[in-house]
Amino acid sequence: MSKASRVRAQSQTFTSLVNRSGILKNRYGSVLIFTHRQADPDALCSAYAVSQLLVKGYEDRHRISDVTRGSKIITPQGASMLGLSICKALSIPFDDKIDSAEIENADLIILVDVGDKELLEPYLVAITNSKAKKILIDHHSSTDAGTKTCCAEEIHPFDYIFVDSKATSTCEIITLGLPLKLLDQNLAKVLLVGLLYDSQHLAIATDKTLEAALKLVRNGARIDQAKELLRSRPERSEMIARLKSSQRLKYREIGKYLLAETQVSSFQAAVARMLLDIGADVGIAFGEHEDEVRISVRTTQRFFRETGIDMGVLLSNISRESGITGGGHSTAASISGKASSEALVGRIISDLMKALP
Ligand SMILES: [Mn+2]
Repeated sequence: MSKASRVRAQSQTFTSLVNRSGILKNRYGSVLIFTHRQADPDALCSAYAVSQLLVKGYEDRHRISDVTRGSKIITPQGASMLGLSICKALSIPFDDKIDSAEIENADLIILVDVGDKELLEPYLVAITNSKAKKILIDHHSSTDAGTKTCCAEEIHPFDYIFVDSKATSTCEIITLGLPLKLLDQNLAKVLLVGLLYDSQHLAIATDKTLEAALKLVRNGARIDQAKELLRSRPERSEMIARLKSSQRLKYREIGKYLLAETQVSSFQAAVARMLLDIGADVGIAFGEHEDEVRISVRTTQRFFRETGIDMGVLLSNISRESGITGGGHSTAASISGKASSEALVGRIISDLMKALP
């Protein structure tokens, strides 16, 4: 049994991970927290929570305050539009670039909400080579299903892994494992934003999500304020992308479901979501950007419930076979890389049809 899978087998709760890993006890000189590329609110808020947890946990145990420990949040290739606006509103600092030498010399590396190892590019090699102690905290089904071939085995060796694909957000995992004495009002506010974002404003909440949300609200966070922060009117460029993609829209019936596909050179995720808004059960938006095909797929909860088709797993399987990047969640996933968009969309649709019950 590899070191990674041994540790994974032991890891039962996030709280026990926190205790066993000693992250709150030990003093690390340099701590780097990585998110997936184009970080979204869940990635950024959970990274921020982890950085705060390190400071507060240490202060609490050592009964000293104002310990400045060098922890840095790194978002490879930047943050999404909404991610940027959330960081501005909540004063979450992050860097989108870092020196490989700094990664290799770090003492502790925590990867949160990563999804797929490729989403750490261009820092994957440096992270793999780093001597740092490494911890993974995630809720992506692609990480879970692919743990053997995904992060765990390739970024050797992970010292601690906590992946719960039933959690609707990484913020939910962190909230439930967070000691109450470390949860102040600011941290509660931040975590609720990430939790609401990835749980689609609680639309796909489980009992655990609600339990976490309640814990945050009881500690000073407010649902209305968090929702307000997440409500951002799309930019004009996104509106135009939506309208253009509507001109090119095609649909077909697959069994009793409706599948809509369209081509658009940017904003694929927003466009795929829009396809569901106008009635599709499956929305596929594809396009080329800087020599790379990008495809976003969204399905309705009803489609997932009735068919059991997990798009995160489906796209992560295709990506592994074709040597490109892909994965995500059961109803929201994406795939990208050097490939023909026509062939890739064709493959996704044919795998989908084969998987239909
Ligand atoms: Mn997430």
